[in-house]
Amino acid sequence: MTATPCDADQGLVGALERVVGESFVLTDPDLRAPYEVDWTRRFHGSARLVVRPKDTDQVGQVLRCCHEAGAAVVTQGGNTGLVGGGVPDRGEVVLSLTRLDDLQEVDTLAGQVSVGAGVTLARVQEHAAASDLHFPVDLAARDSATIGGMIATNAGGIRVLRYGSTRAQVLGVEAVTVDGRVLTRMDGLVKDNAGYDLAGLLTGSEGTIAVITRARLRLVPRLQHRVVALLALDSIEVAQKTLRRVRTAMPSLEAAEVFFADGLDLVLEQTSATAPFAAPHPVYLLLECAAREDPTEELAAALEEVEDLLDVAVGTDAESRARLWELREAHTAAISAAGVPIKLDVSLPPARIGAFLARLDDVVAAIEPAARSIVFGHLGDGNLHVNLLGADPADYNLEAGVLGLTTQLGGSISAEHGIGRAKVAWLHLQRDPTDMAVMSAIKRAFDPDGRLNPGVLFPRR
Ligand code: 2HG
Ligand code: ZN
Repeated sequence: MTATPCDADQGLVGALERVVGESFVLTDPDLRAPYEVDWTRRFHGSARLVVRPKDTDQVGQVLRCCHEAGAAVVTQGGNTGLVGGGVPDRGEVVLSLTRLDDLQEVDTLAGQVSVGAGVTLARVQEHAAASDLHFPVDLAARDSATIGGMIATNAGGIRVLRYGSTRAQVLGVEAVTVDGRVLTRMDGLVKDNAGYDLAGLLTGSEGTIAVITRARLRLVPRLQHRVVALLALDSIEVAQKTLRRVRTAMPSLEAAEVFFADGLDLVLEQTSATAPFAAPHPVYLLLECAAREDPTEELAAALEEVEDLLDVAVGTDAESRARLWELREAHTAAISAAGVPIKLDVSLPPARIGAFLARLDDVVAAIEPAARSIVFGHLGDGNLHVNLLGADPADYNLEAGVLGLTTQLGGSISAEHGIGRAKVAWLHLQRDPTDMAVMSAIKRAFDPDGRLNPGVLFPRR
């Protein structure tokens, strides 16, 4: 462990200033403000200070100083999380990792790259593309979301059906323990069964057991030829049948996203996007295929088999593909422009999606008649984003109702966004007492005093 200036007399602020430099310890309320509220504006709190180290060694020293001072720490990346897991609650130190933005040279032989936790997803994607490789996780917040946050939350996104979630791309991590020790598993060995898979354990741990500072990522071959099709359909059942058919016919399918008439209306109202069809339709299914050869003909042939296709728009060049994607990706921003939503992120067995959607509005109306739901998501993964507008964001009954419906139908209360602070009260719907006891034991082994992200994943002690 590196010697630190923690035992200096100046208290925590002075000690941290000596570690990272004065300008990277923010105590002024105006400077702290952007770190104290999440993207949704639903979760906010106050931070004792914000500290911005530049590398792993400084993260180690910062954590050691906080440990010695008994200070709780909330780790923050790009602050694009949607469940309040990266913002302070009650005067914690915010440890912002955006300066850890080092990109190593791509290892083309292994098809891997090592990157700092603070590198944005878009930069990793561009860096891989420059070596004719591809980092296969993708999501709308790509310009701000950081790799560290994506690993901490096991981010999903739009290409899970082909490549898996972030976990499937993490070959190693470096992380710092609550008392400042550095844990390094960065060899990138594809086969390595020598003991517990610590990188796997840290993936999805939401900053509660250690602070991820670097990662070794898997890259895949870059597929140059892409086609996007937006299908207009009559019902979710037809969308699911269509998806099954295309999935079977086309191994090149890499995204299958769903949205509905009310969500598209909101997008058209709140953004500069233009309507894809002359008339509105009940359900929209957006498909993207990517291959070494142009998959357009193959997709057209697969779609010829689809009965009940009300309309279709196809994008073959980058611009027309982006226009179709915008209709789906702008949902989050359009909803946020209309109010502060209650965001639920559920997954369901495919056979239960119809029942969930059929019952959702009744469940919501029975609890809060003024609320309305906008649903969209990753149909290929059975993952629906349920956004409730027009309700008090602090109304926990609505969450209880919708998450209760989800678990009754055999689904998950968090498909990809994590538990954060938002879903702690509902975790018992999903994990039984034995699960919870094992998870708590792991938490205690890493963080005996509960100082890493208190109130996230587990209730406050
Ligand atoms: C997406 O799929 C994100 O675009 C955000 O997971 C979902 O805004 C949401 O509810
Ligand atoms: Zn999503």
